[in-house]
Amino acid sequence: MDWWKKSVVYQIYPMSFKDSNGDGIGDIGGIIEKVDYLKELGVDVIWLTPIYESPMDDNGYDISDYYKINPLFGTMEQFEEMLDKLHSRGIKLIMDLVVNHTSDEHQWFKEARKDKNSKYHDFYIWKDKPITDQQSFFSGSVWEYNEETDEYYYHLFSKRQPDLNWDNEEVRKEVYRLINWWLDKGIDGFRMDVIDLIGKIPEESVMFGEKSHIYLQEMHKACFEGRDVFTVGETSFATPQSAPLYSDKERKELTMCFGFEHLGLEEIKGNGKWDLKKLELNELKQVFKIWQKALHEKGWNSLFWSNHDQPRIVSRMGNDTTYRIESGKMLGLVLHGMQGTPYIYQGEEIGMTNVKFPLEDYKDIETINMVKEKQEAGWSMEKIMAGIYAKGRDNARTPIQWNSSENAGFTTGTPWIKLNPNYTEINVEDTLKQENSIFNFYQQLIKIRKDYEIITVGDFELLYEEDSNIFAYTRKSETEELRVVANFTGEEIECKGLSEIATEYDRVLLTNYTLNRTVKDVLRPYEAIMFYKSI
Ligand code: TEU
Ligand code: CA
Repeated sequence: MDWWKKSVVYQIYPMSFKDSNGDGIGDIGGIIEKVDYLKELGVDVIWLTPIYESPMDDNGYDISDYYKINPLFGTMEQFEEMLDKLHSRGIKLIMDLVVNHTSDEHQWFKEARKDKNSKYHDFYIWKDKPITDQQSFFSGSVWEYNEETDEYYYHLFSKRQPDLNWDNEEVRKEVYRLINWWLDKGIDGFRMDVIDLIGKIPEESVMFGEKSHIYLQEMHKACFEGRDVFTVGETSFATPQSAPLYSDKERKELTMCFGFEHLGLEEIKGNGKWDLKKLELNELKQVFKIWQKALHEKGWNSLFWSNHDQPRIVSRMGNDTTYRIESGKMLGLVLHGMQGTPYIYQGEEIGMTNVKFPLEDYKDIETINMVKEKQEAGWSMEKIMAGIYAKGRDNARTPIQWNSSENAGFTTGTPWIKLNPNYTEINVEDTLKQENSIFNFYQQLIKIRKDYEIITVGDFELLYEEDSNIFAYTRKSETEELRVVANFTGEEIECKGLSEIATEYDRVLLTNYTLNRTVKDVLRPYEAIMFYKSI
């Protein structure tokens, strides 16, 4: 069995994880301090978001030197110490590969923008004028004027993140060289930032092109063939049809990819992430059903609710007040019971919540640019702030709440971004003292994945399809059966047949209420139960 099929990945966004030198920014030293915490949780792999040299215009997703560690995070020696310590605890490390674009401070771009005849000019995408009216993800045109050469360069993200020209073989060779350099240092793979965009066709404003598969197969041959590593593509445009193409082992592209369809249901189609719509549970259930079936025995899925770009899941789809613990566990159980490799985002394991800052306290370039764009579009500040509170990326970037002391034990300095003031009630130290914490529940979810084959190999059938309160499904194999039943609401609801089901199964593997409940045909608020039987 491929090791990554039973693994659980923990994502660290280092600048918000733990500061070890008092400058208010999380760093590698802080991660080294917390390796035993990660071991206690039981995770198998760490996905570390970028720590390479960067001007931090997009918090490190704008790389100026792929071979150097950003001094803000530490030194190469500290990186090697961290890698050794993780490996000594049996934990693997995957790094974040950001090669759809570089920083505008990368040497390649500095040369390219100075001289049309530079060998690096064709590393990027240049036109004499803005040939399309395409908008970037971070507001404004994708075409930015460059005075030195009197032409425009293409950027899908900020204007300080010029897109690389993947049609240029020299670019691809340089990327494969840096990948191999890091793999030779002993890392265990990569998460690949917006990797489906490397096949873009700027002339047609096409962001995802079939070339992505060709380049990924070429990359696999040049870098991953014969190595026991795993790669996960951030493929924002992946569909249930294309995801198997990325993760089908025969095609030798990626190990798995992130699909985002389940996290795009609270927006009005085509209006972007900020124009809010209420989540319909039955839409969410259908998306999971389609993805589970599309990848079953045809590829491999990733399972995630949160990351550094997404709001905190307990606030987004659970209840971050009265039922924070119950709903945090329910969301974990529903996700981890499915087929795929689960990803836990830092803080999710203690039920960290969204935040509401005054506008001036937000740091994320996407948010800052959006305010200007939406004001110009005539949005009220109330609607803008509602969008930021619900979907802003800084919701996921407030510092990890380690304890209830000043700055939650994250830093002895001034944090680069304000903490969520609820750290006095929600923090690791207090959570570890609680019997029935979300942390303890996630420990059990991670352990169950190791102990019960059914979670890795079972098929998926959705139950209660029309019931807009219940998310329930079965997983079946020749020898075992699992049934997950969850109440996605904060009310006690009827669940027809539940008491009968309880007699059909050998036992309850996990539930977020006391185990010895008298099973009736009702589910308590956010109640979730995982039934198990061997056949
Ligand atoms: O995110 C790509 C991406 O799809 C984002 O535009 C995402 O849709 C948006 O942030 C949701 O609000 C990756 C990284 O995860 C993100 O942090 C970077 O800002 C972006 O690429 C550019 O590198
Ligand atoms: Ca620091």
